[in-house]
Amino acid sequence: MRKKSIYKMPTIDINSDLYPTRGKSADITDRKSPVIFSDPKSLAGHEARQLRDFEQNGFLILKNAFSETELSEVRKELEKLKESTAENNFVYEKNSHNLRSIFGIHYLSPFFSNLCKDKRISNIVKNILGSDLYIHQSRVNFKPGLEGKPFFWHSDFETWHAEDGMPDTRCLSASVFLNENNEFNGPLMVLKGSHKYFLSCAGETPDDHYLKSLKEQEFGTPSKEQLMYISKRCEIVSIKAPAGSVLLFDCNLIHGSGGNLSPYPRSNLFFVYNALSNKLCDPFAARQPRPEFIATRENMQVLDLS
Ligand code: 6CS
Ligand code: FE
Repeated sequence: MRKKSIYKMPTIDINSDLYPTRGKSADITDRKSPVIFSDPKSLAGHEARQLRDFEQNGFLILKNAFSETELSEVRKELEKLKESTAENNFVYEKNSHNLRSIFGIHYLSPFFSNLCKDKRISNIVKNILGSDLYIHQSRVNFKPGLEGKPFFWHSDFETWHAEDGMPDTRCLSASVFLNENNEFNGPLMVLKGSHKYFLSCAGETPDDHYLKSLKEQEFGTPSKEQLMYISKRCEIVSIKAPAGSVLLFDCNLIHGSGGNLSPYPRSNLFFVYNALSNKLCDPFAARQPRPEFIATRENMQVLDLS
């Protein structure tokens, strides 16, 4: 039985900018669209609870979703990917030759194009976002030991709206933890519930901003005043979980991470699921769209999650 959607997405007039940002001021407004697109009452108890948690908090942790055996397969595949000739997809840490991220893993490797459809992830993603989904962006963040740099507070959606032309918030990230995320290795930190506010960021987007922002983001980060206001309403949660866990988080959840001061890597995979109805149009606050390896435009493939 097709799950009844309790929400009707407002018909998006692709010319209307629901979330103006990168102008002169840094404001806080309410999120305009729903967080979940299935009726929790149409789901079994456990799934309904997951949806309610995600709706309220903006994130959900699936502890130990993948086994150590499966993770060693992932690591082997990543070693192969490091030999890829898709140099543009490789991002190095600022001021060092340490590999920070490889983007586009869902199309560079059949292994990862299957992994993003794994039912342990896709069933919940479908419950949250509804059907007709594609991968907007995928990457592995290596965050090497003693080298992995911190990343300041931000909303991914603010960047994807401003620089990729993502109209609305029917989008979420799934992060697969390849190592235990603990207090020593720079775990992701989130502001619980912050996905319900939109923090516009002041400052015009520089051309080719992604060349810097994927290493350290300067434009598209909230002001101290905004963060003081939000953190009075949304507590900081450090996402500590064992290797093999999966973190699902709303595209607009404010998050950041500290540096990795442990001698061990803290590598995570990321798959960003976007609703086909929310596909990219022209950037809302940038002069030119970002390249395909960061933001899927040409090669949109609706995921077969049946
Ligand atoms: O610009 C982006 O798409 C990336 N930037 C950050 C800070 N997080 C999400 C995304 O990978
Ligand atoms: Fe981010």
